[in-house]
Amino acid sequence: MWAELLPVGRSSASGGYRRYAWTGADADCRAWFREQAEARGLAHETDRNGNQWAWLGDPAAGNAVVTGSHLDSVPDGGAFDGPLGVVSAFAALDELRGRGARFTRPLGIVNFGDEEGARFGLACVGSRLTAGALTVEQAHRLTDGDGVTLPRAMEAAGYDPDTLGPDPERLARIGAFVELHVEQGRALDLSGDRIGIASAIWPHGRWRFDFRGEANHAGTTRLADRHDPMLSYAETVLAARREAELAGAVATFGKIGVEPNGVNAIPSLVRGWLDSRAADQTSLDTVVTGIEKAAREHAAAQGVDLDVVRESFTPVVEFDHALRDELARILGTRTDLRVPVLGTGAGHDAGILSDRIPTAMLFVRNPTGVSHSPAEYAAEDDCVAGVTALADVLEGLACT
Ligand code: HGY
Ligand code: MN
Ligand code: MN
Repeated sequence: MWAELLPVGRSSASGGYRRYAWTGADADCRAWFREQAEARGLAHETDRNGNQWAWLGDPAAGNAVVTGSHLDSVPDGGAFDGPLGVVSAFAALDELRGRGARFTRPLGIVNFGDEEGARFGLACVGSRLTAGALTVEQAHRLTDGDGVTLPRAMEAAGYDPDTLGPDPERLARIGAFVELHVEQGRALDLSGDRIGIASAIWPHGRWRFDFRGEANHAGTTRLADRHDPMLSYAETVLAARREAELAGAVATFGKIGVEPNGVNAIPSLVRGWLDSRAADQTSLDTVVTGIEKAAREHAAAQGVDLDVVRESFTPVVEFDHALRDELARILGTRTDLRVPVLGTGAGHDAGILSDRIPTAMLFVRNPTGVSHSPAEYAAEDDCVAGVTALADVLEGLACT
């Protein structure tokens, strides 16, 4: 399974993945998911928001146990972020069938669409729409860097955007969602453990800073006469690092747009995207407020205009305590595993759904902690341990 998925959407230039929502690579991932489902005799469906489901048993019976993750990637992302959870879901089912497990609850395997928000800028579009955390109007306004809206992109991929919307009936049939994911940090590497259970997700968001200055000639414009938005942007990036350090948080400017983007032209516009996350809401607010204050002061001093727009936000997630503790109880019976409980700064579909249904996460050790990079890696024996742990959890939750 892993080998079949590995080449899909991989850039030969970077070795990273470019599996963006509603593109050809996304379609290839979706075809792979459907093949895996049908090869196992599972009922495959794509829901109104473009999420894919594979069912063992009839979901209408309710109280289903669902596992899975996402297949889309960030630009030049790694092979594990998302796909490890989907491949492990199918492999865990294979393992349970090998054990002769008898399911007493419906089992679902899910591929949530557009989790990374790489194309349209908003994370977890498929799960947010399903949970009613994103309105249809907001979704229809999402636009990519080429000006293509989400509805047009869906149509080009052969999907009807008019079906988008909340799906309370579907969520009402799910009793528990467990997402396995490669750890995006080094906690398990540092503790020497293969598997972890998630406790919480830090509040985090994305803000777009638009610095509008005055286009001019790079060679003939006196420094004193410039209104250079790049200068204000640079100062803001440095302020972001200062504010994050002060608050024990993180802040990243990883994406930038420059107009007209000419070597010998002072820009008219510099657009920078801030990703900031902190252990609690107060710290996050302090960081973002501090960054915006510094940006506005510098922009004003340079005669540069600034607009700041919050494009994506996820409040702190506390995973369901009963489900978290049930996973710990089930895995606690394993004498060969110690399974610590740990928080994360990475967002996930399990986080988006957590205020609608009980959700939990299993993390698989990432020996370098590197993620959102072609260098992302997890050792095969740790991945196999993840499959076994997921199988144990699914057996404990859904089988006699
Ligand atoms: O950005 C995140 O935290 C996740 O990888 N979507
Ligand atoms: Mn990710
Ligand atoms: Mn992910």
